[in-house]
Amino acid sequence: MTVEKAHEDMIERVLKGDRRTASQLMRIVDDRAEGHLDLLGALYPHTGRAFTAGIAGSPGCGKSTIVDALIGELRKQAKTVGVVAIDPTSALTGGAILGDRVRMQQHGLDEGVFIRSVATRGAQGGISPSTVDICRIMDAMGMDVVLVETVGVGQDEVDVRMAVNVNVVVLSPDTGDAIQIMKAGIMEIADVFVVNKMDKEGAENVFQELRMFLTMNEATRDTPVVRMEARANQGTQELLQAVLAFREPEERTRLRRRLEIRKRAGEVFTEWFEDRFRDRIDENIERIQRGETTPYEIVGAMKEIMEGFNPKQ
Ligand SMILES: Nc1nc2c(ncn2[C@@H]2O[C@H](COP(=O)(O)OP(=O)(O)OP(=O)(O)O)[C@@H](O)[C@H]2O)c(=O)[nH]1
Ligand SMILES: [Mg+2]
Repeated sequence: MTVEKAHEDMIERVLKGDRRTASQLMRIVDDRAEGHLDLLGALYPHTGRAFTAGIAGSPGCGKSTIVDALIGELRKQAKTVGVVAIDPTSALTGGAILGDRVRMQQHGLDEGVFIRSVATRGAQGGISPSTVDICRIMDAMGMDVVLVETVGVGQDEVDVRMAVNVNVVVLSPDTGDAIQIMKAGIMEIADVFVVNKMDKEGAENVFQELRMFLTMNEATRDTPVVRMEARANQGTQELLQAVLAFREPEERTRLRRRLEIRKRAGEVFTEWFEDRFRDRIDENIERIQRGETTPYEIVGAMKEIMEGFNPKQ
């Protein structure tokens, strides 16, 4: 079978919702393996249908428990659900741990649920470039809703925010989150807040404090705050309602799409560039180390080659 035919078959099976093939494709994409750009290119026209939500919050605040509860609720409505759990600790080992999957395993055998963990990549942290691709594969498979679980509320989550339709930030009384979030000016990032672990002491205080801060600012005045006790499946319906009712401002949708396309174009270009010039860079490494030239000179020379290149010819 030719490579083209194999790719075509693969895409066809993914579009039919074949889980094994989807996993295979996700692995190819996660590894940035040969041909992954062609595969993603072929898939691209079949995406954009799923509703995507980010679930962010400090370690242990209850994100996986909430995701689990949401899956249950969505399945009651006969909606299919994809979950991408981003696992920052695995940056150390290079592979995603199974904790989340085990926790969510009550849905593991359900054909309408597809769960995948991805590792964050190295020092850059945040979502690995393939996270958005994996969401897109789930979208193409026909998942109605895709949930992305990420740790922490910070710079990383800004990236996630740009990739999803609605961003949920979870707080719990365990951590001093509420204050930190207000200090860091993260208030505007959340479209929906959850105060989880309402069974615990101090939870109502966190809720009241948060409400008070949100009302002080015009931009955040109407942000819904949902009280939850996720472990007891309390507040799940309210959360789902708030999530599905959220209407992303048109301006943001446009900005999000533009940034995503730009970023994607940049990635595709960088990969091409590295492929094309890797040898040339390698050839010069020793010369650079000997002090005979600099990386800037080498890239300068490449730029000249690039600028002389006319794609229309
Ligand atoms: N008391 C109480 N505990 C909860 C509640 N929801 C979750 N937990 C517990 O909090 C702990 C962490 O829950 P997870 O859902 O794993 O939290 P997480 O945010 O996904 O954690 P990481 O993925 O490790 O960042 C578990 O022991 C849960 O059982 C709740 O409503 N009340
Ligand atoms: Mg988790």
